[in-house]
Amino acid sequence: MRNTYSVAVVVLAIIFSQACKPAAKPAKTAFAVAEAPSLKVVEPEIGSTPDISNDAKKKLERRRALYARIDSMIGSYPDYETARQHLSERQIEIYENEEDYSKEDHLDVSIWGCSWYCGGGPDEITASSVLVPNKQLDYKAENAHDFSLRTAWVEGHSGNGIGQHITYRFLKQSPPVTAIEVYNGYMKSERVWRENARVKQLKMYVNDKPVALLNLKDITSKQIFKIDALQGKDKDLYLKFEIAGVYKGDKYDDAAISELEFSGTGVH
Ligand SMILES: [Ca+2]
Repeated sequence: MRNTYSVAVVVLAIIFSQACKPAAKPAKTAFAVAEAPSLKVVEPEIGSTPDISNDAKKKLERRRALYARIDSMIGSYPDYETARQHLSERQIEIYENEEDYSKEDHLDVSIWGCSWYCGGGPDEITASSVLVPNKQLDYKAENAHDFSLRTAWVEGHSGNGIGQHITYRFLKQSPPVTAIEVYNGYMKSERVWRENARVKQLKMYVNDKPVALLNLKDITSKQIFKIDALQGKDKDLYLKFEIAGVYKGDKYDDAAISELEFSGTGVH
């Protein structure tokens, strides 16, 4: 038993001394096999859900008529404070949420009044591929940032779109980006949303370096991904979003994003 123990100690000592010897020449593959750091996975906060049903247009018309009636009532008082005393809570709620009640198109998601876009935002948007236009419809990259759910960027690669990407350029000194806001899929109607593929995961790159995985849900609500502030101080900032997973469409393989917008700081 003792002999066995002694042999084991000697063997271990030899192994240890060999292991501690400096390598005569570092292996060429030493750096190539180093594991890439794992990417941060970001889950979304869920925002409002736009009404994309078939009768949404009629609902919008009713809301606009209601808003116009309240607006006219308020006009008959000397000032808004006096008018408020004569309005119901519901009427005040409608009047003070003007953007929801007086927009032209129920698929419009543009932000009225003061927003980060008064001073921030990308100046160029490009995509790795775009689905070929069909009649009056096109699927260009800019459609993912036109504040309308009526339009979408649809990738044009054969297959399910994994690996396709869209890139936003922000000029240097553009206000910092702290959130990415996505309307997933082709949202111009419920039917079109179901027929086309939606994105399950986006791999986000900052200046071509992968930094995060954004996990998208298969829903029509706005999905908000909070990130650490990003800004190109001395050079332009490029944010690239690569499709890393999809939810299959009922009819088409093409993956669509109606809106991929931003929010941030440094404005106002
Ligand atoms: Ca759009």
